[in-house]
Amino acid sequence: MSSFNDLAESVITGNFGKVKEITQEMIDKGIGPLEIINDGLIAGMNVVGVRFKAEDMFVPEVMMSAKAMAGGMELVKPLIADTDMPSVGTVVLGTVKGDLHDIGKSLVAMILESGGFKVVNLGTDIAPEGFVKAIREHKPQIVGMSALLTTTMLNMKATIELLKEEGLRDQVKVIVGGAPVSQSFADEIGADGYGSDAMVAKDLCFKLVGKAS
Ligand code: B1M
Repeated sequence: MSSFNDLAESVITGNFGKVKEITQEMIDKGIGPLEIINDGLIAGMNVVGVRFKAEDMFVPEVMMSAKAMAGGMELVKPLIADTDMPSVGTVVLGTVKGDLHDIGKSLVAMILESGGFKVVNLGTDIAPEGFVKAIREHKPQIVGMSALLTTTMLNMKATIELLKEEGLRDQVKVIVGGAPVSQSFADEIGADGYGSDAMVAKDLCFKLVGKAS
């Protein structure tokens, strides 16, 4: 019988097949889905977070770990009633208008989900109106915008301006990230935070919802 340690280790090594196999084995043995998530899947992802910060792991490996974890989550999620699923908060996430870069944002989405956030991933090329619509529909605590082009990062400002016009700015925290974005740019456009990478974004989101990561 595999242990939680084996499951965590398979997440850390990004072994999608093994994560699914162990998760299914645990479900079949009657182990509770929340235990599988917390003691196996999230435990593994937490180690990935620490190693990524220490530059012992790099983006492709982190993505493999996140994908492996998602494979396990897919199996356990249907076993959990919505109300039992611990949710730290909701984040609406998108790449801004005119920008088709998806990889970094998807990594941020996976890492936030692995930390317990519900993520509404809007995709790429999202106009300010798209963020407004999603805020009204999903009522998130946090809106995250990603941009990879020096031209499109200006649409982050346009989105924040529209949030103000629509009376939504005070209802959400806004975080921004992406290669050309910086803390000073975030300050300049009036965002609440800047994430230099996916792990920093996760810590920032925890801070913004007032919870410990
Ligand atoms: Co494009 N591209 N690209 N591209 N592309 C860059 C960004 C570029 C730097 C390459 C270069 O010239 N050296 C350059 C931008 C120059 C600039 O503006 N200064 C560029 C260009 C010019 C273009 C096109 C205009 C090329 C053309 O057509 N002439 C075009 C634009 C298309 C468009 O968007 N409208 C284009 C197209 C593409 C592809 C479609 C081919 C492809 C994207 C595929 C996809 O995403 N599905 C692509 C790629 C892959 C890149 C590079 C090579 C890699 C980007 C990437 O995925 N990095 C990139 C060069 C580079 O960055 N080295 C480049 C890996 C990813 C994990 O990192 O996205 O930075 P990153 O995300 C990080 C952090 O930034 C942070 O966390 C992530 C990981 O920890 N982060 C956040 C990101 N979002 C965050 C949000 C947060 C918090 C943190 O909170 C909400």
